[in-house]
Order: sequence, then C-alpha cells, then structure tokens
Amino acid sequence: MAEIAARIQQLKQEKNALILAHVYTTPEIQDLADFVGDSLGLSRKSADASVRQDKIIFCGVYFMAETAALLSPQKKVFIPELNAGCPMADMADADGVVKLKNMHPGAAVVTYVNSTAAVKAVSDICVTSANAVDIVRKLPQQKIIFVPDRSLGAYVAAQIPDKEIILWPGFCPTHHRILAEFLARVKAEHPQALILAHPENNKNILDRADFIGSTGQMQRYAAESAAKEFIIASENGLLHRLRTDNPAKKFYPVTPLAVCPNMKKNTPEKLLNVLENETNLVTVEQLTADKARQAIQKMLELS
Ligand code: CIZ
Ligand code: SF4
Repeated sequence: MAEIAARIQQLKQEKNALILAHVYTTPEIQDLADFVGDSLGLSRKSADASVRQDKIIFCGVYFMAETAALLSPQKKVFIPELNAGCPMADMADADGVVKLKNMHPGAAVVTYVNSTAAVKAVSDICVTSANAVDIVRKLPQQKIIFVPDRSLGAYVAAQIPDKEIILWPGFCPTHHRILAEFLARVKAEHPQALILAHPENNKNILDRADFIGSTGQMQRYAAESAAKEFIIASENGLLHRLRTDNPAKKFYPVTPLAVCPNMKKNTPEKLLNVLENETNLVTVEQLTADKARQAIQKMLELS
C-alpha cells in the first residue's frame, strides 16, 4: 500500500493531475486525495480556475465525474472504475422525463445533481440536497416535477406545502437500507447523541432527526455544535471524514449496511492504473453537455 501511495504521489506530479475523492469513498482513497468533498464541492473544485492541474482523477460515481467533465471541458476527467454507477441516477431516463414534462405543461423540471448528464440536459434547473428547498421556493412555477429522488422530493414538498410537487419514483438504495428500528437501537445505546440525517433517507428517519442536511451541511453542523456525540444517518464513508475533522467528538453509524458499493469500487490500485495509463476518460457529448451545464448554471445563479 505504501508503495502504491508513493507511486501515485509521484505520478500525479509528473502528469499534472489532481485527485478528487467523494466522502463516501474508502478511507484509503480519501487519504490519497488532494481534496475530499461532496458532489457539489468536488464539481466546484474541478471547475475552479485557480486549479492548475489539467487532469482530474475523480474517485466517486460516474454521474459526478460526468458533472466535473461538463463543468470543466478544458480538462481531462478520469474515473478509476467505469462501472461505479449510481443506481438512483440510473432510475431516471431523459425520454421518461420529457414524457412527464409533456403531461404537465407549465411545470418546471427540477433535477437533483445525482442524475445523468442526459437527464440534466432535459431539465429546467438542477438542485443539490443543500439548496433544493430554497431553489424550489424561489422558482416562479407552482407545479414542479422533481427528479429522480422521491425522498428528497418529498422532503422539499413538506417544506413548501403551497407548491404541487410531482415525484419521480427514484431513491437511493444505500440510504433506504437505514431503517427506523436500527436507528432506535443506536439511539438507545447513545441517548445523548444527536441524530444527523441526509434528506435521501426515508421520512420515518427524517422525522427522528435533530438535523437534516446535505453532506456539507452535516459536516458544518457537527463541527460547530456543542454536542459531543452524533449518530449519522447517511453513507458510512462520511464517518471517516467527520472523525478526522473532529477528533474530540464521537460519531456512530446507524447500520453497517449503509454502504454505497459503487463508491467503494474506487481502489488505490485502480487509481494508480488510470494515472499510469490514462484510461477511463469521462466524456459528455457536446450538445448534452451544453444543456446540462445550463441547468447547473441556473442553479448556481439562484443559490
Ligand atoms: O447520496 C449521495 O450520493 C450524495 C449525498 C452525494 C453528495 O455528495 O451530495
Ligand atoms: Fe447513488 Fe446513493 Fe451511492 Fe449516492 S449513496 S452514489 S445516491 S447509490
């Protein structure tokens, strides 16, 4: 492992490459990265004009690498494992979204960034879990088609009861493995701990949470809170980040099942392989990229 790490450090200098890792990747991958973040943070980093590297190795799932590629077309984006997909992103398809849109003329298609570039391209605007409520509230349309996450969509709908929100039936299998009975057990073991939950969770988890927020918002909340113990209702990779950043605080997972298998497909060996051979280049067809970029830019303007 030390040998692989040393080789990666050397090659990334030689090849002028930046290594990005999502907080759901393994601790080994996170520790090899130049920057660790959530999907929006990583996209912003890859598009950041002050980043001098012209290659990005994106350790995450495919839609995230795609987003990085379409936001920084002048850079080359590689992913260590091409088959690291996101089942939730794959639950929505562009044709289906267009059909639904035609059934509801006048509705705005609001698409969570956890989606394919093709679906973003047929959307009016993108949102993240951090800004979804805010953006849907600001949109002039009263009717909203929310794609693809029905859990985040239902959470948004509950905050904005005066809008009609049509939910696409997608969900995150990883967050949906977090069950209320598991949460009750962990809370009974750690009654002082605050429950932090990602809005991709089922409603019965969100109903028990002390704080609901995106990955970045949970990280900030945990750092700033006076509390010393937290139960994290999200993907368990986040615990490595939280423990590293807050060594004096305690973090408990709800269940060992809250693991995104696709994120874990990024291994140091595969990372080294793409650095060495420059394989697994992620590209987005130009028309799709231009339209998807517009939906993301609208989000950045409104948030
Ligand atoms: O579930 C995911 O994939 C999330 C929450 C990603 C992210 O970084 O927002
Ligand atoms: Fe997709 Fe869920 Fe994995 Fe995130 S945690 S990449 S939404 S399957």
